Amino acid sequence: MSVFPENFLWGGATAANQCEGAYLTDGRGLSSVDVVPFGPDRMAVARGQLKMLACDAEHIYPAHDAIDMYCHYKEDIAMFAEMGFKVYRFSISWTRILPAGDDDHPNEAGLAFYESLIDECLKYGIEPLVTICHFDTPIALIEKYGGWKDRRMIDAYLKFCTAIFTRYKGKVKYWLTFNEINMLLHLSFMGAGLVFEEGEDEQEVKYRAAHYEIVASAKAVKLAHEIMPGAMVGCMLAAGQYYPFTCNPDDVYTAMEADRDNYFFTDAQARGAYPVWAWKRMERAGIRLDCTEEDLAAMKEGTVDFISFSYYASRSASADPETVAKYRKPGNAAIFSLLNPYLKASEWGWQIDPVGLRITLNTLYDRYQKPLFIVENGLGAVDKVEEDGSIHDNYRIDYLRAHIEAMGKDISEDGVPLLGYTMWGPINLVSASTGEMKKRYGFIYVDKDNDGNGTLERRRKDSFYWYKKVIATNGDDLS
Ligand code: BGP
Repeated sequence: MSVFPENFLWGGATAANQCEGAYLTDGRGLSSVDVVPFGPDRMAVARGQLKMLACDAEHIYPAHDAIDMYCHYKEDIAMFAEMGFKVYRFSISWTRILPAGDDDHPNEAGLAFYESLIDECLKYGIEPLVTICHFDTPIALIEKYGGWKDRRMIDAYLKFCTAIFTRYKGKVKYWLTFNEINMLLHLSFMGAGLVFEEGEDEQEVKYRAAHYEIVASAKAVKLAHEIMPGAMVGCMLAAGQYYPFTCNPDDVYTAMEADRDNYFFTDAQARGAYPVWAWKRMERAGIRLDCTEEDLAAMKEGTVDFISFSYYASRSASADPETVAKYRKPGNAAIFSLLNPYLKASEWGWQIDPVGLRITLNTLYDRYQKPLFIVENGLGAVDKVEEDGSIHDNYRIDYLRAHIEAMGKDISEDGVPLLGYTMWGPINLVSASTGEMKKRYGFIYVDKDNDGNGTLERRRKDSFYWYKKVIATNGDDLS
């Protein structure tokens, strides 16, 4: 007997910029992710430390072509349906709908594209789950306003929401306002179109932008409910509990503070107000939030219906500088963490911790008592295509099995209401952090390499058949 509810939403998740390609087709405008290059400059641009608002000839921009899902979506959704997907999470590219970011009239070609994609899902009984904004700020608005540095972004975002809510009402029930909203504190250009100028108080700029996104999110929730009664709108957090590196109370305190960087967002979106510690923190840091009475009222009125999150790894923190120096995760990690000596890691150094998923689920439910949705989880790995074309990705199956098992325990032993699970990247796509194709998550292999070579042919990996069985048995058979 399966421990998963009968209507549990099994599926996969993608983002427009990481799979569609066709970056200027049918009137689409340039967006932040289009100018984030592959190679050594990527992180500096993604963090907002290196200004790049246009493309140049020296760099490669993986989002321009990606896996050309813009032309292959029917084939790809048919393969998702073959696996038995109940839900498909994708994002709508803002500049396909409003090429300048705040146009008075939406671009019909963009609206029609997503309508056809949604219809294709519905044809197979797949529930569409739409991320309104997934690392996506129109370049025109970055030039005009400095991205989310400016409050006028709220109205532009609501224009975008109005266009898509009005068009897709009756077809799309589940919506997410911003992908991994807390990532704007780390990858500020990707998350909010921020580029830091000389002498600017970066912390203040980030928190102001965070506040505008939080208000925009709350207003979008309200608007969605008005235009589409019955719609379910969620927030989306890059989750992963911070563990204290030791039981030294100072480490425990440091880990609690690190978690608060994330709760700042979900507390506001789920409870409709900033917690008192957040105000105190900002006061101590000298951060002046541009927050009006109207903003506070909007936040109260626009609390989310459910909490969604991505989970790849847990994190750990210490108060001791020597420990930090010794265990700090090497490389250009997007989020600070120490290496946990009890855990193994992926080839990209992401530590694998299924128990951490259970801890994260419990903690979020204890805190908010709202339904949860895991909208990203998966393993980025190098896949080898055998001579006969098969791909034996047991490592991926092992990772997913362990996390699904943890999820099952959460439901059966802890009683957490979980709406569904969309693993990240059911089809190989461009990596957000590195821009690589080589870092593959999918059940479906796409013939394309880091340099852009390949036929784009799609192939089923062993995990494809495994996930199909998992869904067919509603999570009962994970063998
Ligand atoms: C999340 C993003 C996704 C996705 C995923 C995997 O942060 O929401 O867009 O890419 O992480 O990360 P990566 O592609 O860097 O391996």
